[in-house]
Amino acid sequence: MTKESRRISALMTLPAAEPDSYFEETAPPRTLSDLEDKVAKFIQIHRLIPGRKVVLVTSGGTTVPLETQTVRFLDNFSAGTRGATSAEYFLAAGYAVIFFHRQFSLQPYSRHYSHSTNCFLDFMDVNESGDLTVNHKYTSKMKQVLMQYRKAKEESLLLMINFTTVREYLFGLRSITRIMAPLRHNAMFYLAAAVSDFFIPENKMVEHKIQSSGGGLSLELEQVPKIIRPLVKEWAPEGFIISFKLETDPSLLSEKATKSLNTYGHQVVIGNILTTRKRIVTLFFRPEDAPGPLDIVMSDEELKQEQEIEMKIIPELVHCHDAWITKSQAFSN
Ligand code: 9Z3
Repeated sequence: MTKESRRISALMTLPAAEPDSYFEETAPPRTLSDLEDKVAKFIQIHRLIPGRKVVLVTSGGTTVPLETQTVRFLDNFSAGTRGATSAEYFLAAGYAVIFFHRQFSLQPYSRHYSHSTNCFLDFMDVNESGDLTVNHKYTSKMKQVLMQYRKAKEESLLLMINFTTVREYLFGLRSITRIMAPLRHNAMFYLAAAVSDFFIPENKMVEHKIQSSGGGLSLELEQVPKIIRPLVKEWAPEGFIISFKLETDPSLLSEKATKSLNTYGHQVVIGNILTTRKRIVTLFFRPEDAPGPLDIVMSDEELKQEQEIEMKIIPELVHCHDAWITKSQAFSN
């Protein structure tokens, strides 16, 4: 590889590509039609149930491959805790959930036992007869989680779809939202995934493994198209849409979240700071829907008892969604 070809992409200073041209210029993932079949079947079932609300929960981080035959990729911190936890609370509130998540990130219910600090093996024992048992300290919680998991499965309330790359995420999101659109106001979109802002377009990516023999490597990335715009305006214009804004500098959060609401015109932005995201979030609403932002805070005592902030976030959103459905029905009568 020559020195020149080690600069493997275009300029980061370029504006984001328009979503339409991204989808025209990028090959869809091979798995897309399978995803579309699964989602269409799921929606068909739930459309027939009067008043059934369906939420798409996106969760976990996307990867950005550096080579077509990918050896290396960029990634981010998200473990999918917010998404997996929220999905459980939506199911408890009676929603059917499409859980569109990063492969191998945390999942609803199994998350209680798949985390490295909460390994399922630590919950088990072998009794005197040599049988495998659950340590009695954990049976009550484990039984409760198991019952909820079984209910979701038996009643076909939870559809699991995964993605890895930012391309799989973008194509998948477009397909899922379009298929959900006929649910109209009963559809909610809860976009908690940590989606990369930057990527290398296919036509600028090298095919083979970047060699280390050429010395250091500089990467120049393009901006990922802002697909919340077509989501709100074209793909699911009647859906209730919640996006997340993540910052590390608290002084930027309010301005950035408000700007996002004003630019895209959706219903809610949830603002959170990386280091405090499990203790405090702020819900930002359009001026016509609420007089101002709403802080949701966990007390030290609640956190000590291992309670989760999603137990407060989801009921608040369900309330807003219900009010919005009622308002929309009043308009269409
Ligand atoms: C979030 O802000 C989520 O709350 C977290 C959850 C990713 C922080 P974890 O998975 O973390 O529980 O560890 N998600 C959205 C982050 C994001 O990428 N937002 C973008 C932005 O802030 C665009 S919508 O600009």
